[in-house]
Amino acid sequence: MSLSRRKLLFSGIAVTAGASGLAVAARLARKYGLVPPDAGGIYGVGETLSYASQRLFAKNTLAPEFSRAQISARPFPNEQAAPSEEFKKLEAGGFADWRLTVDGLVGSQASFSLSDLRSFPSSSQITEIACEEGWSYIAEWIGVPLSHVLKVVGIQPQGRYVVYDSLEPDSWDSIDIDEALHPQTLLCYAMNGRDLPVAHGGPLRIRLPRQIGYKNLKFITHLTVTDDLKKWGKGKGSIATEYGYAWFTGI
Ligand SMILES: Nc1nc2c(c(=O)[nH]1)N[C@H]1C(S)=C(S)[C@@H](COP(=O)(O)O)O[C@H]1N2
Ligand SMILES: [Mo]
Repeated sequence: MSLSRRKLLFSGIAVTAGASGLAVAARLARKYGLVPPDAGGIYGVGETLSYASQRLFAKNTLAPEFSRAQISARPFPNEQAAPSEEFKKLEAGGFADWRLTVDGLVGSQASFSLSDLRSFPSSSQITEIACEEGWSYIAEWIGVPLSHVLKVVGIQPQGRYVVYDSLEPDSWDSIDIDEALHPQTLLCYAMNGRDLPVAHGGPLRIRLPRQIGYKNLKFITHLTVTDDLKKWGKGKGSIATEYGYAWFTGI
C-alpha cells in the first residue's frame, strides 16, 4: 500500500470509525457494496477501507489539472511487450480497421472505429500519469469521455463495473461505474496535440487520471459492462491484482 493510499485510509473511514472500529467500518463497507474485488488478500482490510472511504467521501473529486507550461518536455513511455502480428497488421493499415467493441450489460452492443470515436464530443485534460515505480510526467490527453460512449450504448441498471481489454495479450483491468462515468475518465486517442503514439498506447488507451499508471491500459479494443467481476480471470478484477497489485489505486 502506497503512502497516498495510507493517507486516504487514515483520513477516511478509519478516522471516522476510530482505530478500534476498523472491523465495523469494513462490515459497513461490505454492507453497502464497497468491497473491492481483491479484498480477500493480505491487504484485504486496507483495500476495503481505502476504496470505501474514497467512494463515500471523495467519489466526485477531480484529479489536479496543470497548465500548458507544465507539460513535460519528454513524456516517458513505459517498457512494453513486442507488438503482436495482429497489432502490426492494424498499424500498417493506419488503424483504419481498429475497432472498439462494447458489450455486456448494455442497452445495445456496439463497435466503434477510431473515426466514430473522434466524431463524438472530445475532452482534453493536462494531467499527470504516475507509475507505481516512482516516475511520472504531465501531458495533455485528448479523447472521448468514457461516459459518452456508455451513454451511446446505454448501461443496464445492474451494471456495476466496466472491464477493459487490451489487444496486448493477457492484459485487462476493470473500474467501477463511478470511475467509468467520472468526467476525467477518457478513451484517449491523442496526446500533446498529435495522434496518441503507439509507445503510449495508441491508437486508443484508457486514461484514468485518478488512478495509478498501470490502470491506464494501452491498446484498448473491448469494454464489457458487468455486474460481477468474479466472472473474469481469477475473479479479482484485473490481471494486475493476480500479481499482487491493488485493484483500486486512487491517488
Ligand atoms: N497494454 C499495456 N498497458 C499499459 C502497460 C503495459 O505494459 N501494457 N503499462 C502500464 C503501466 S505500469 C504504466 S505506469 C503506464 C505508463 O504509461 P506510458 O507508457 O504512456 O507512460 O501504462 C500502463 N498501461
Ligand atoms: Mo507502471
